[in-house]
Amino acid sequence: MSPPPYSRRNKKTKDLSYYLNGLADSNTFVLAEAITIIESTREDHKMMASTILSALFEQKTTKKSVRIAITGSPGAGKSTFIDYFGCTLLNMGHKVAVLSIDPSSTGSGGSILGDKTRMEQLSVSRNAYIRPTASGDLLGGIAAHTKETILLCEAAGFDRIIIETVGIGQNEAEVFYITDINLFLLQPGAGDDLQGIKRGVLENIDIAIVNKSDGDMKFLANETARHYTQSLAFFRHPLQNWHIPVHQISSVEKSGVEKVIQSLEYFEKESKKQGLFYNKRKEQELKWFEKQIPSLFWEWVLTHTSFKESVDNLQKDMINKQLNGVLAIRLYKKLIETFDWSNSFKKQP
Ligand SMILES: Nc1nc2c(ncn2[C@@H]2O[C@H](COP(=O)(O)OP(=O)(O)O)[C@@H](O)[C@H]2O)c(=O)[nH]1
Ligand SMILES: [Mg+2]
Repeated sequence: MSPPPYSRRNKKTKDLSYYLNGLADSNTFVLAEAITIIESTREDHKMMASTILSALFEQKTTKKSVRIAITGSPGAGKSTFIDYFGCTLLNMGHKVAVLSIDPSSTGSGGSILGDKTRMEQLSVSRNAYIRPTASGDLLGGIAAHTKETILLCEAAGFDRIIIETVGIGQNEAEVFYITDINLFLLQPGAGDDLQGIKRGVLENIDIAIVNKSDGDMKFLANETARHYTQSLAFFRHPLQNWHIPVHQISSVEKSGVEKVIQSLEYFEKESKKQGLFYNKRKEQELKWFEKQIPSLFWEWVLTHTSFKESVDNLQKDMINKQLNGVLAIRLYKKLIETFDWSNSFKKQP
């Protein structure tokens, strides 16, 4: 999409109304700009990001969206599935945003290039928006900016937000702090038991999908689906009377997605009826807040240059003078207690 008519491209700083109008118009050009602002580390951008996010909070644009996580081992076919699944949602009249969490990327580029080619159909649709979100550094790991990006996409009118994770490790489990419904994709024969999957991931599965149920793999896919159905039957799901369904599909042959959509719609309806949907969102906000505190606090601490130097010196002493860990941590504790936080020199941001 091209810059909007009200774009003031030559003006160095764009004001709040530029972003709000652009988002209200579902202008993906402005959406992309806004995401860049919230990912930026520049002080003026950080301020603008807060201003935009507070303004959006007032608008309450998040109510009608559903945030869907797609997890599964690399190669399970997540991106291919999203193309198929996403296009089906588009045909149903939804607007679909896909955010791929990309640990190797600090913005654009990275492995999204590979993913975008797998989302060939979706990427050319006017009602779809695909974007990698960097997993970030200090600030809150994998989903640092993804949560904020979701809010921007929702403000731009996207009502189905799909988050693709890279794998199923401990870090990926963080995605469950920001999604409403979690789809787990596996391939035929993938791990005959559930032990390979981290507990944190397993506990959050709402719908399981055996992808690649096609060609020679069909038989194996049946076996895998049966196996998973049995194993998942032991899990107590927080949604009453919900037995995690295991669907077989083929993203290449484009068959089977209807059952996934049915489960998804039923899940959304039931969890809203039982109060789980919005309760979970509320809880997520609190958990999110708590989770961000240590890293933010540490970031602030390190702006006190002389404190940072003292910590560096402790570490040097551990290496050079063989100061042991227990002693080092006692000295560190003492340092925290005696350090003059209010008057110490702070480095300029
Ligand atoms: N036979 C078959 N291959 C698939 C299917 N879905 C994906 N693939 C292939 O699996 C490989 C990995 O797919 P990709 O979507 O990149 O997986 P991701 O790493 O989980 O995102 C690619 O070669 C796809 O063409 C499917 O339904 N059937
Ligand atoms: Mg992928």
